[in-house]
Amino acid sequence: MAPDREIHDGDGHDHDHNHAHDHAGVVGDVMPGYFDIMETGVRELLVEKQLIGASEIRRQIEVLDSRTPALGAKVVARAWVDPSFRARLLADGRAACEELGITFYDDTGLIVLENTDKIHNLIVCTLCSCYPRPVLGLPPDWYKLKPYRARAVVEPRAVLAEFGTVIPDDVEIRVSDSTSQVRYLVLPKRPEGTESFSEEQLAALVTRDAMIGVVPAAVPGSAR
Ligand SMILES: [Co+2]
Repeated sequence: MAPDREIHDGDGHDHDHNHAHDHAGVVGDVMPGYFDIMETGVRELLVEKQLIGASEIRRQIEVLDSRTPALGAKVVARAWVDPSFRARLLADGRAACEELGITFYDDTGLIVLENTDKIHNLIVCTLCSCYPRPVLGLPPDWYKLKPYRARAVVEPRAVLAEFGTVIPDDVEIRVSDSTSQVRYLVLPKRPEGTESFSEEQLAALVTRDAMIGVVPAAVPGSAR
């Protein structure tokens, strides 16, 4: 049974929602992919059955758009200054983020991976574009593209070098593959020379890419 059919039968009722109609008007000349068609189909069905309205969809898009890497940076900075928070974050990423008021609007779990002198973590979704959106917002385009998705697992050291990140040979690179249920966030190493920094100053050093693991946290005073 095709997934498409399965979802349409999910309510247990017969209906004649006809998917032969043309969605091309919404997406222009680009052929919609599997997930585009799925999204349109599910959305139309939910609105048609009055389970959700267009305004609720719009509000949810507002929630998604409100998520930026600043949230993740706040989490990382707190972990750097508060060892007990750091421990809770590594034990249960989602619960610790929720402590800071970051809501999860979906049922995804969050595993936080700590970079150390011995281990460098890199995250990827080899299948599609799973990403810790509640704490980072939308993924960068390169994260969603085949070259990164395919190469990150096969030759992470080479991929990192292309981001300007040279990992010493004695540091193990661990690549974690995200799923629809479990997302990862990298806790970068706290840069040296930041002992006197406030939490806010620390957060300013934490970039989106550092929380994906493709670069380290910025060194104070650098232009990164
Ligand atoms: Co994915």
